[in-house]
Amino acid sequence: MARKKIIAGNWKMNMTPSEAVKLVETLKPLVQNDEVDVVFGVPAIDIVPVVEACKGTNIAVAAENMYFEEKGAYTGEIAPAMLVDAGVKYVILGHSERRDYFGETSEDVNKKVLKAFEHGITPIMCCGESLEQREQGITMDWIRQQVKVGLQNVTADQAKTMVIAYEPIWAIGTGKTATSDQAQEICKGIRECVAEIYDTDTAEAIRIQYGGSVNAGNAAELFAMGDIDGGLVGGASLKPDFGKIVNYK
Ligand code: G2H
Repeated sequence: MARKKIIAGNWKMNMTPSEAVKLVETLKPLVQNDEVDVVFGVPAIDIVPVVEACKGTNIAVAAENMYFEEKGAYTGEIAPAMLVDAGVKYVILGHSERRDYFGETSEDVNKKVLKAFEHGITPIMCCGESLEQREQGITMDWIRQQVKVGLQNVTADQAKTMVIAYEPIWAIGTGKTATSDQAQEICKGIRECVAEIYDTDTAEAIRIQYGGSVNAGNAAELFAMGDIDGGLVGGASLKPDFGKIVNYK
C-alpha cells in the first residue's frame, strides 16, 4: 500500500496572527497538490485565524503542542477540546525544542499522544538524537526508546493513522541536513521498531517524516527514500519555498 506523503510546516514561535494570515494568503496558491497532505503547524494564538484563512483549501492546521488533561487549573495550557473546537486536525508532540527547553519527557509525550487520539486529533510525534548521541553510536537505541515510550498503550489501529517525525537535533535550524541515506536509515529503523511493537501492517501504514533543515533544494531527494513519507519543515515553511517543497517532484 502506497503511503500518502505528508508535508507539514512547523512555524514555531514566528508569526503574529496578522502575519500568519498574510503568510497563508501567500502560500495558499503555492501548496496546491492533492497527492500530498499539506499541514501548517502554527502557534496557539494563530490557530483560529489560520483555520479561517485555510477554509476551502487542501491545508489542514496543526497545533505545535497540547496539554494532556481535559480542562481545569493549568494556567497557560491548551486543552485538546479547545483545539478540536478551533478546527485543528493534527498536533505536533514532543518536538526536541519542547523536550530540551521545557523539560518534556517521553512519558509526557505518551500522555499527550493518547489524549490526542481520544479527541480525534492526529499526533505528529517527534523523536531524534543529539550530536553527542550520534557520535557515541547510540542513535537508534535512543530513538527506539523514545518511540516505544511514546507509543505505550496506543493501539495498532491508532498507530496506523499517526505520524512520527524523525528530527536529528543537530540538523534543526542549523542548515546541516542529514544526508538522505542517514535519514532513510533511521526512518527504516523506526518502521522496524513499529513492526516489533505491533505488526507489519501497522509499520507499513504509519507515516514517518524527516525534519531538520529541509528546503526546496533537498526535499526531492529526501522524500524519494523508501521510508521517508514527507517532512516536518521549520524555517523553509515560512517562505514561498514551502510551495516548492510541497510540489517537490
Ligand atoms: C526541525 C524543523 C521543523 P528546521 O525543528 O520541525 O525546523 O527545518 O528549521 O530545521
